[in-house]
Amino acid sequence: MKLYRNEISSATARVRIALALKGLKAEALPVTILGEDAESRQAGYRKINPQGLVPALLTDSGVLITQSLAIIEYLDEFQPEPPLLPGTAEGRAQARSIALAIAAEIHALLPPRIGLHLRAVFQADADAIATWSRHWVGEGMAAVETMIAGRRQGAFAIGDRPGIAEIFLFPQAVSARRMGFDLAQWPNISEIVAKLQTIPAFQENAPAARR
Ligand SMILES: N[C@@H](CCC(=O)N[C@@H](CS)C(=O)NCC(=O)O)C(=O)O
Repeated sequence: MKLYRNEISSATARVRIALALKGLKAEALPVTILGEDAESRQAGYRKINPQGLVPALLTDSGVLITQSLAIIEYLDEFQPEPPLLPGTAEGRAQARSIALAIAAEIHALLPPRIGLHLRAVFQADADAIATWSRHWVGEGMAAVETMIAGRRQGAFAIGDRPGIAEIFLFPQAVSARRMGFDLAQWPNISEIVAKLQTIPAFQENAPAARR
């Protein structure tokens, strides 16, 4: 397996955590994502992934899988142990709803291409883009905290073992903290993240800070 990836990418971090939990290895194929001239925006990479995003996983049989949730569910089927989804249909739906609340409603509003577009079309400066990002992270994480609080029955967001919900939560929480958010305002998230930080698969695969 090969993984198109970037060190600062929160979506890549999700896949790296899943690979580590499974004890799987993927050859790293680095793709730059910052700035107008980033490799992710070049025709060469667009031929590989038309969305120009990382992560993208190339399977051993040469099939490219894009979108972190699809990649992680593929890995879960490729190697079922340890499972990343709960054992019940309700549990699986709840785990996916937390993952999507983060991927589709928070993270999707933050990546470099969003900032570039806000700058190009609305002349947004760095402060305006930071205000934009803080708004969506603050509102989105508060909603995720309420979702977890209302459903939580175990040590983690869903159950007693980290899986897809936690894989999506952890990188987003790390990046919220880097943006200056105090995780203590979201007590369930804060407690779960503190536990995840002690697990090597999470600790060693957090997204790197932007320099
Ligand atoms: N929904 C996608 C999001 C992928 C994504 O936005 N990746 C970012 C890095 S975290 C990226 O490649 N950004 C390039 C850009 O914004 O120009 C997933 O879950 O894989």
